Amino acid sequence: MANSVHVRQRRNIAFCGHGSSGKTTLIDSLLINTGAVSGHHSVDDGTSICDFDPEEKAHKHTVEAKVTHCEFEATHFSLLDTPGYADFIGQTIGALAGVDSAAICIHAHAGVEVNTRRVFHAARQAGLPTALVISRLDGDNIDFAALVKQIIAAFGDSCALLNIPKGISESFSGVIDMLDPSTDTSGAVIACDKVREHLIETIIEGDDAMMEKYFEGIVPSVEDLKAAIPKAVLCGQLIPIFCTSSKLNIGLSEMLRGLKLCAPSPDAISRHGVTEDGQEMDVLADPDAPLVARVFETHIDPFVQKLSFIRIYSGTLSKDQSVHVCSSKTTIRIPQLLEIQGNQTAPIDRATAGQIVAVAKVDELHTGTMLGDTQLPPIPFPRPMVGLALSPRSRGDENKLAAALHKLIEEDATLRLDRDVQTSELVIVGMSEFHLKLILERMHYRDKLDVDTKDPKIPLRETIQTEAEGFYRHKKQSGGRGQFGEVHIRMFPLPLGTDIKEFAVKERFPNMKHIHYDESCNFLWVDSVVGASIPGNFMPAIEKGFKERMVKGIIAGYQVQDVAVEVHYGKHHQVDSSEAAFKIAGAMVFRNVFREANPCLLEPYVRMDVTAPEANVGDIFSDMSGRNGRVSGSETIGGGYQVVHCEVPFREVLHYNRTLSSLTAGQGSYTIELDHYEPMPHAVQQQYMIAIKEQEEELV
Ligand SMILES: Nc1nc2c(ncn2[C@@H]2O[C@H](COP(=O)(O)OP(=O)(O)O)[C@@H](O)[C@H]2O)c(=O)[nH]1
Ligand SMILES: [Mg+2]
Repeated sequence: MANSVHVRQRRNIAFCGHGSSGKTTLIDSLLINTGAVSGHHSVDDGTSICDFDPEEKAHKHTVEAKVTHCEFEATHFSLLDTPGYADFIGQTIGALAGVDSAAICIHAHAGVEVNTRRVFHAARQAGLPTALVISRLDGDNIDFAALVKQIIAAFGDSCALLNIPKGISESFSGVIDMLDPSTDTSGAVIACDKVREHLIETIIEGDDAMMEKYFEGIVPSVEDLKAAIPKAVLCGQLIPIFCTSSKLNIGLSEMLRGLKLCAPSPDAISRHGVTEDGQEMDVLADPDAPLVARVFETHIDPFVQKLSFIRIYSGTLSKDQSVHVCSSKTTIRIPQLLEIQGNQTAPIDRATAGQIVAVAKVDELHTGTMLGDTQLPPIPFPRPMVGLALSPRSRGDENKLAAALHKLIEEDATLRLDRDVQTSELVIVGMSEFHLKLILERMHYRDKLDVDTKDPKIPLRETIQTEAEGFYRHKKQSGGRGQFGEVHIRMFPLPLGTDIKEFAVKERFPNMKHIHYDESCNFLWVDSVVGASIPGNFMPAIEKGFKERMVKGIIAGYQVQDVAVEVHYGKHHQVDSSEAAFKIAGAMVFRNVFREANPCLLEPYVRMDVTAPEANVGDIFSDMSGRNGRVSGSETIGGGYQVVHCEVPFREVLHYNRTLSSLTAGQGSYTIELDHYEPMPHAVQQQYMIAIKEQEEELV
């Protein structure tokens, strides 16, 4: 059926939410109920359609987004399962780029959790309408009225129940439709009238004519309400809530029917693109329009088959078609098209606007790659900050490690690979320690490769605090042609943010001839050599000497920044002077004068936003002050949570997730990003300099 489906009959929905809210079980049940798959499937015994990776089975948690599909009442549903760990939010953000709406699962007992909020905001950011699915209603200790209150406090008044449970926990026996006033409401767990009133008002809020009639006492018909729902959901005025239990198979077909009504078809979502020649355009889900498609997810299976998941927003894609790749401005051939059901693939000949397909083993495709000649805004993957330095446990596995890491990064847009400039170690940077732990597990399972890990070096910097001056004469006379170069300099601190025009004034540099400014390390170089004591053609070599020395560092092996140097005098020799000789003289005089200018280490400060239950905020404040952090404020975000904004030395929060987890019983989360550099406290600085000295001595 998939190919002959009209775009209006398609619903592409990502199921998102906190871990263990029952997303995977729900999708497994929907696939079984609709006959899309046969047999028994459960996350609990490792037979799930969606959780098929070894790490997923081991942890009983989804770690990669999965694509499945089913047919229900003449509608083709593509259902994407996503991980519940906040650490894997990148997978959810990728999946959201492939769909037209999000269904957010909320565990009936646990309520709104950290990742429930996170995915709600991610769906908003992706411009997608949302529905909420209350799951696990057969479980114990459920206060349904309190749960609904909490949901509205967290996500607003637009949230309205489309159905409510008949009985709860072990007596949960069905759902009661709130649209139809003729439905039998016996066994309802909350007062139906209020719920129905709120639902109707939310649906018709944007329709003045209906609203007017309603206040005159004329209640809209079920048909009128159904007709108004899609628009209300699309503009965010209505966030429908469905009640379910996958275990008891209650509420699932009602939910699918509800999603058929509420979730937009691909042609209802407008996406804004820019063509290669700079023209802005609306991308419409029209099979006859030019192709606009994007890789939103990449998987690599144990047999190193790379699968690129593609969403077609507009146009048609056929097997063997040649398509234009936007970013690389090349043309590639699509060797085959695959329809995906969990880890099963089936070949198809063509796919049209609104469809999700996969392509295997095409090197040119990466997550984010746009096909066609129109670009959509990039997928907003977060920037990772938590690093681990890696080395293979067995010698000789370096190449294997590089290949394995390449695959991991290809699959996960929230992973980055760095190389520590000083130690040359490979550093993998991810969202959290837990994220990196699971990534290394995947490498263990898939590539049979184990690594040793340690904290990477914190990227410190070196600078000076006072002015100093001096000279260096480089002179060598050992057979053949000699080497000679003499350079005299003055060195000044150049605090970040200094106005270079105000700094480089005649009073300070009366003989100034040229200046060069390097923004990347805030380095100013002034040439005020009088006469021809150093011929002009040697000046670039001297600057090169300075720069090389700055990269290597002088007191502890870190990049130098925030320095100004004036070269004001020198000596040369008609025969023996050379660029090489002046470069050495430049490097040496820089090192010597830097040491005299009261050098110090600068350390990175990060800006953090810590989200935590209100009750834990006091503990977070005092923990932060113990880490020399500065709290700049906090704000209440509803649902009993606050966000604390602070600035703190990066070295103090390398393992902050452990602390936060124990302070908040796992309910906290945080974001972290580089803010600025500050001088390190003297005592801490000494430790770093001693450590470097010891390392250097070991190397000798
Ligand atoms: N009692 C009950 N348990 C459920 C239900 N749905 C899921 N579970 C269980 O909850 C656990 C987590 O489910 P899973 O689908 O992996 O949640 P996910 O992390 O959101 O994908 C598993 O042990 C499931 O068997 C439900 O409706 N009722
Ligand atoms: Mg799951």
